[in-house]
Amino acid sequence: MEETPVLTEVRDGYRVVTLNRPQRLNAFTEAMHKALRRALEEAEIDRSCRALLLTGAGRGFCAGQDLSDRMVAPGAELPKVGGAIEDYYNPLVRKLRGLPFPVIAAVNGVAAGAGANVALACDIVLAARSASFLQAFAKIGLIPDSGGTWFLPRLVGAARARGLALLAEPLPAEKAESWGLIWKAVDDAALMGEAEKLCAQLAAGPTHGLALIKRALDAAETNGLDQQLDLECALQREAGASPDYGEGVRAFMEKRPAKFTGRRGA
Ligand code: LHQ
Repeated sequence: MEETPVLTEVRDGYRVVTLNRPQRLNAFTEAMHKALRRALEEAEIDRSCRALLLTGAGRGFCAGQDLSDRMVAPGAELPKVGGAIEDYYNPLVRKLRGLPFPVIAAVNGVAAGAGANVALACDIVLAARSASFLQAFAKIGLIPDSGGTWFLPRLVGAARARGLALLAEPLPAEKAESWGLIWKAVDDAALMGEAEKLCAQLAAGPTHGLALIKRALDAAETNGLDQQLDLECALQREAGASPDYGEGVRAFMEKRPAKFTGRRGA
């Protein structure tokens, strides 16, 4: 039977997207890339989708590129690595960063190679205590891609980024949390419940404002303070024109929970 490499579940306000090649620890094939792209694009155009949860089926989150697609006999011509990065991995990371709502990764097991960095591209990373993060690239003569060389030093600092990339040793979830690589490590049995709770909470939030927060924080990685202050001013103007800002202030003054629509202002 043909496999369904990505599963999508539509929930109230958010979608759960599951990488589904458990027998290969959800390693990426071209078919899985295409299915994931479609799932993300469908979520993006669905106005009722205000958060997304990305996870893996079975005991792994994602083992990066499926290397069985890449094996060649000694001396034979190697498949072009750059093409896969241009066509699939880079667009995937850009799409995840640019989605106009929060993306949560529920890392249920090992996240290796591009699988680790796809998780790090998500806005909030929760991981099962038994999960680990492995920059496996150096073991096969490659460099951390899918944003790895950008995310790692920013999240954990230069010394730890170098250690992780050069030594290619697995980093257990709890250590990943204490190093600041991820938001939180939780008990294995609690992972999906916690991730769903977080997703539902974010999906009920001021979605357009949350999208502007993502934009501001991404821009801050390269902006100087002056530029960032100008950007904050522009984005705050936009946030302040949204109906959710009005509702947030009214709810505060009336001492009741806010009922956000997620809409942008006129
Ligand atoms: C796999 C894989 C896998 C195929 C486990 N492929 N089968 C971009 C552009 C173009 C080209 C190259 O790459 C890239 C980006 C990248 O992502 S490069 C990095 C690719 N990934 C890796 O190097 C990780 C390879 N996997 C591992 O090191 C281990 O499997 C980890 C540490 C993830 C898990 O170890 P274990 O828990 O001991 O599981 P296992 O190794 O026994 O794996 C279970 C099965 O999954 C096994 O198959 P089998 O038939 O023996 O049960 C593995 O062969 C298969 N599998 N990763 N990437």
